[in-house]
Amino acid sequence: MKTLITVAPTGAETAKDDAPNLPVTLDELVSTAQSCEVAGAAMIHVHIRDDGGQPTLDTARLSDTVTALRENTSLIVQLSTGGSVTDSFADRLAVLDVEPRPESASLTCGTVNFGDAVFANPWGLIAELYQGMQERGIMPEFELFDIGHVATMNRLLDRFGAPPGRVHCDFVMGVPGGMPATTSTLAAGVAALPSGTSWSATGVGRRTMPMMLAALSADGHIRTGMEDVLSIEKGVPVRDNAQLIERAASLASLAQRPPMTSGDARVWLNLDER
Ligand code: KMH
Ligand code: ZN
Repeated sequence: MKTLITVAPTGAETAKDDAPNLPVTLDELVSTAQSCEVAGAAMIHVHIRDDGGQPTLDTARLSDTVTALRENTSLIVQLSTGGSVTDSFADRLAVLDVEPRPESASLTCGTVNFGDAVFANPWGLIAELYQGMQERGIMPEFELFDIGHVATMNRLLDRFGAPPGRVHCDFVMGVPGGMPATTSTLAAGVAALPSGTSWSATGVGRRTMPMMLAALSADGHIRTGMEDVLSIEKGVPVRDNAQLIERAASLASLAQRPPMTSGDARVWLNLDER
């Protein structure tokens, strides 16, 4: 099986001043997406910023973003419905009405402490987001920040049935307050997934490499990018997102599971051909 590599290029937490190569404008995001596609990414997990570089879920900007990414890349576009810890539930739900529709959207499966903040995801919001994605034909990527989130993902599937596309989740590990980024925790999470579920993993910060290697060793897939890690090695800032994707692609190839193209990934994820 080939490897799905997802790039998470921006996130909502890092300031441009602290990482000058963070893509925050639309032009920067498109050019990042293009270079990451060349390097081996098939999907892009998108957070956007406003003119001041602050995270936003402005739907007009999100529409322009989806349009530009579709026009300039073949990547599968996944909009974040997690946003930043300060976004309202209404704004997060409104992401589902962005046109053109993204092929995928993230869906965090539970509340979690997030550093000094709380990333709030009560059951009612999760269920509404999930059903909204089902109605609109948007493939959710279940974001699992804690082991208990696996139970909520199972509850969604039991209660509301299958999602559009494949049942695919992402273990986001090592957020302060979430599950630790260890191989034993990943193994426990994978063992709790419904059979047939595919998964990727991302270790935050210094846990990036261990989790990438653990994922490759266990038939999992990879998410990486400047949302999750800002150093390429201890004390050395990443050059850009493409450098992180190049590293992931080369490890995947070494593991004899080379990167999927976006075309491969659409077939594998049961997404309609674009
Ligand atoms: N920025 C985090 C609070 C997602 O994109 O769905 C939430 C997050 C998850 O990044
Ligand atoms: Zn995100």
